[in-house]
Amino acid sequence: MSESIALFENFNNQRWSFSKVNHDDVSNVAKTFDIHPLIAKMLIHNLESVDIDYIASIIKPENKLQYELDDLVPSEQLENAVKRIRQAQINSEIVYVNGDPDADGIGGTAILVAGLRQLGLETKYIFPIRPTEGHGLQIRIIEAARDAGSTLIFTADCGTKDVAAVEYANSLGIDVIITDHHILGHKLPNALAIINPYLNETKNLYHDLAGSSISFKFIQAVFKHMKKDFPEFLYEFGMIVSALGSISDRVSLLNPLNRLIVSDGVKFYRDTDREGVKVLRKLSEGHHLMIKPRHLSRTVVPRLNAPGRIGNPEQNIPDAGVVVDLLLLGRGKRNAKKAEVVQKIFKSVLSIDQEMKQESMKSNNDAFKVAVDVNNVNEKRKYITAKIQDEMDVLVDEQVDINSDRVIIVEGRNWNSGVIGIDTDRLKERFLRPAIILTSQSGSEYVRGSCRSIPRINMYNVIDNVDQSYQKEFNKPLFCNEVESLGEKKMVSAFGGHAQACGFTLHRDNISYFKENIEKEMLDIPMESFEYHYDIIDKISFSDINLDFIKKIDEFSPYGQKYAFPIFYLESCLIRGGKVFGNKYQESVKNHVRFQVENALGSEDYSFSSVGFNLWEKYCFVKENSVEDSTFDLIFTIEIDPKVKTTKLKHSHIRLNVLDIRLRQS
Ligand SMILES: [Mn+2]
Repeated sequence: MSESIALFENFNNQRWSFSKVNHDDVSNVAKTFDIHPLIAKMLIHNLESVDIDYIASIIKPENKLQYELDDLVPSEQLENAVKRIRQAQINSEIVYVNGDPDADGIGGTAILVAGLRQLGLETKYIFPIRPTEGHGLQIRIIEAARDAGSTLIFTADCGTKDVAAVEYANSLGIDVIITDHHILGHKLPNALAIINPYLNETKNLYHDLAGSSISFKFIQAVFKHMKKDFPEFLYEFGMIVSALGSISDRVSLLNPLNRLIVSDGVKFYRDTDREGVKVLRKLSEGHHLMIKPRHLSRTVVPRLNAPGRIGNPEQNIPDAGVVVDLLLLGRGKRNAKKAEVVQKIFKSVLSIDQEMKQESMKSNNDAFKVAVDVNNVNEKRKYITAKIQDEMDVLVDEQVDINSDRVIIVEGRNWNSGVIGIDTDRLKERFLRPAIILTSQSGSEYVRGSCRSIPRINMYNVIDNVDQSYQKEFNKPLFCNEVESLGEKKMVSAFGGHAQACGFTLHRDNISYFKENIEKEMLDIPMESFEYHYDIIDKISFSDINLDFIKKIDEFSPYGQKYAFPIFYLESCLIRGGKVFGNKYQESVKNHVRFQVENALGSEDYSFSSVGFNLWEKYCFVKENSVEDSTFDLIFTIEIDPKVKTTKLKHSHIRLNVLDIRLRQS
């Protein structure tokens, strides 16, 4: 116990890890690619390699990777799917898509729908109501398909673990084709085909793809198999939605195919004439002309996610389907005309207020109506999240020992389970260790859980271990959910996700079992794994921080998961004018800080405006321990202030995004 206290107390679990790179290797890479040594160092660090060919293959992947589809899944899976699609064409069947209601699942759904419609199939899509149903293939959706006379359902970004639901579909004579990228369960569902690259046991190109990319590759493979040319518009569309899904799901950008999808997909997103995407772009990016892939996780992605998180058709809140409606709007005169109206109305919307809930927005323009809904729902989501966090502070105080708990577990009541993922993420960021939020819904005996983890801890495995020991002891799964259909109760399994983000449902009687055993499992994890490492490329000087350098960094984008945007280190700075701020919905919770960074050494007159997200507590901590003329060491990323609206950049537009501060030990 004393060891953990020492680690978590006073931010002691934060480590600054400096990249250790051989000087000769740096100069070799710098010379070969004709780049700044700091950029060479970043490439060696991110790629963990000094092999010139390998580095070249990642930073400039071959475009032909986009058309190689051979090892996507074992061939019989694809053949089964293609055969079944042919049969559906012949019989003029109606098919359904059951997607996951997040940006990735929306992307997968959109490309499946567009692709299947292109193949002549009447295709409908329905999403789970996330606040009440969660994720995965739903009994309700299977029944809706049956009622419509459909005998074929596709999943997008879900389904891999839905053994019981697939069994139920089969019992109604409905075939299921799963397209998904989630980790395989201990038992596979009895689906007609499972398009999940993890069926290939040897790791290949497709193993770290987003769910949307899997659906896209699947549609591409179906066309190839049927010897049909893949239409260009479908390629562009698939790239756009897969890029958005990939950014949202934070897939590895060390995978060359993911790099192509993200960089080309974002270009298509920026340049496309598709009317729906244009509207979405305008609502999400504003006038930001230089939008980079790494920005999209804060702009369009939350807007795509919002309806799915809180959408509930039963309460007249549009769900993820509204985003698919929007995305599917293509080009053409009719749509172009709509877009003109959209633009005019949108400008007036901006001037009215951020609050766009007014019903005065009644317009008979489809694209506009849809777009306003997406944005409204996003605003509403932000508000709900803020309210939870206010309550959260109280609960954290009551339920968590910040100095010693290895995992933050907070239990709350009647929160919208669609948004708890965001709050779990914030808890993780704030306390720099794994976090779990459990939330119960009134009228239900089941509790939903959301988990987020730090880089070195695989919480999926931890939670799976708890499930396995429960199954051994009680001969039934710990994670399950009861759904009612036609007065009959059905148990479906309810645990899935990834190493750093997963979700589950369990009966409230099992909460104490769950907590005890999670905590027990956490004790097996070595303390070093709890250290929160900032991987720093190198020390930088004030004079190196300039527009030209930012441009050079951008040349090697896209940045994201596993291919991190570089973190640099400045020594002996003065920090001045710290001002706390939060988002406009959170009056009581303010975590961020704005301040000015100045050079304490030499006569150079360098000063940068800086921002520290979630850094207010740490800022206060170091300030409290400092004296009048103390200097500080900082680690940060360099960016252009996102509020800048011009393409004519100036030095003063540079902003430091500070990640951590230390009092300089003199
Ligand atoms: Mn996904």
